Amino acid sequence: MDAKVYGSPRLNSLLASADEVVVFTGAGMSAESGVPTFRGEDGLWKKFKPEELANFDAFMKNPELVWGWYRHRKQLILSILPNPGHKAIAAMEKIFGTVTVVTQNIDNLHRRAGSTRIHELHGNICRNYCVQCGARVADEFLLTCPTVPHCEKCNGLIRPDVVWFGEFLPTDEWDASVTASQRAELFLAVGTSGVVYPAASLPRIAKRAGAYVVEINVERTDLSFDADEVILGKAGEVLPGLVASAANARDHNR
Ligand code: BJW
Ligand code: ZN
Repeated sequence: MDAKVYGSPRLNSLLASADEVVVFTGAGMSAESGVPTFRGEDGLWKKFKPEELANFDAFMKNPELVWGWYRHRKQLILSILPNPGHKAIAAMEKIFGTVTVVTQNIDNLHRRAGSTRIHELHGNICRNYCVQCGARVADEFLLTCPTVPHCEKCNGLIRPDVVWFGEFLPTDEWDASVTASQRAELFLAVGTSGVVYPAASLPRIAKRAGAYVVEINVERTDLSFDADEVILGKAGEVLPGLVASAANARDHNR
């Protein structure tokens, strides 16, 4: 198969030879599956700034509003599928030695696409827990619950297991993401605006440790300046092209 060639000779050489790859993803990764992004024209939070809704105080003040929004997104996510970009990342595992997906997305689409080494920095919308006793609560119960869900054990409020502003990222996931970024030879930053920290510091951590950092986005972002290379295009179109190039190059090298 003839692969479309993207990027520089350096990128093509890494596609042919790199062993350790990190793919760092944001909301743009899932846009072509039908999940709205957070910021910009099609932003999910046009009416609210992310910082206003995705925080614990907003949840305690108006749990109906926050739960209405999460219930809508839980249902949306059940009705959509991984796109060609997610599938290309999963296929990378057959080509490169180690492929680590570090995602800010909570939508489970990397797992559904078949990726096996995934670090979810901002949690997972399919999980929930009680803010009072920590009990885990299955989605099946919440999706049929018309109002704000409460814990069957202690009557505390149930919340989605996601990371809101002002909350710490899960330590294991963060530490593993830093380690993978420091080991990476090739680091792909896909579909993220790069404005939310500490996640947005990973491309720089990777670069400082020697990785070649490639940004894939439909527009330039806060990460573009530090990236070694920026590929402007949709994740679902660019990633399958890169994977085909890598597969071709490795076939030729054999
Ligand atoms: C495409 C495309 C296509 C579209 N193909 N591309 C001042 C300075 C620095 C930091 C801070 C500060 N003040 C406060 C902070 C800390 C704060 C922060 O970073 N704030 C900034 C906004 C200023 N961070 C935190 O609070 C974090 N915790 C923390 O720091 O802990 C330490 C601490 C603890 C206690 C006290 C103080 C400190 C936690 C951050 C949690 C973020 N949570 C959310 C919600 C998750 C749950 C949910 O989804 O409901 O995570 S917010 C939201 O933003 C979500 C995302 O993961 C995250 C990042 O967004 P992302 O993915 O980049 O999406 P977009 O929409 O911004 O961009 C999409 C991109 O795709 C665009 O570029 C498009 O062009 C592109 N695109 N289609 C390719 N087809
Ligand atoms: Zn409880």
